[in-house]
Amino acid sequence: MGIVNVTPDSFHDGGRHATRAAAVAHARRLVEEGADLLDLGGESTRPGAAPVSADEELARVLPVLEALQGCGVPLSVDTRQPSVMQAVLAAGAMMINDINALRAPGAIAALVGTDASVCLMHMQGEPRTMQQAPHYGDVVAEVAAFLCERIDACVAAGIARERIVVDPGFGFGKRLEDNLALARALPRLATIAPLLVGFSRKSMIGAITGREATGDRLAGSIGAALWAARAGASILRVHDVAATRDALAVWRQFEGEEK
Ligand code: 9MG
Repeated sequence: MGIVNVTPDSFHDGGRHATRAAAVAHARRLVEEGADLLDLGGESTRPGAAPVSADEELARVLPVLEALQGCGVPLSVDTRQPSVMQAVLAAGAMMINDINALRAPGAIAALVGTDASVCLMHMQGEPRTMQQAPHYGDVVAEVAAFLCERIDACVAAGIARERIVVDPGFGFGKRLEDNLALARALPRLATIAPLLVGFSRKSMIGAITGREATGDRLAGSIGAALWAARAGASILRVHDVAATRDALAVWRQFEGEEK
């Protein structure tokens, strides 16, 4: 899953693809690099980010989504706002990636009656304050229980289980030790539902490698992506599609898989 941030303030590439033309060109480049899926986002969810209005988010994302129809891969939209979900689904989005796991009033209803997929992500708190004081007893058990509860709520409302993927939400209200415990538990989490993971260029990669600048975190991000794939992740959400694909191709050949 290639990341297309149509935002002025995302943590790694904020402002680089903030115009429609730049975002569309970036998205097409990621498809050429081998992305199987694109995730378009109109709200930065980095720690400390302030929420944006639904109108602003839609104004950023909708023209890009429309321009990318027919680009050759399915389009996901990263949003937690039900009105944005409704609009992008009507405009052809095939997946909603919700860091809030469809907890907003009306979010589940926006998916019911469509055949779109959904990613339910775990987050403690909300982006503006989530890294101020994250706290867990048993982070793996709590995240697993949350994801199961959200799946049950979606299925009870009429969203088919086969359309649901889950994500432990690396960096979303988590200390490094929490992220590490979850990374080690990926094989267990992958038994809950197909797993989407996002490590790409995040601060946990910086903390482990000592790389302060997000631009210096490619190698660490690829190491994490390989770990996740080996642990059973189905979807890797990445900024660097070509490099990640190359690393996966080498690993798979060594494992003896067909290319
Ligand atoms: C929007 N966004 C930023 N990081 C993410 C992650 O790790 N997972 C998902 N599902 N979305 C993310």
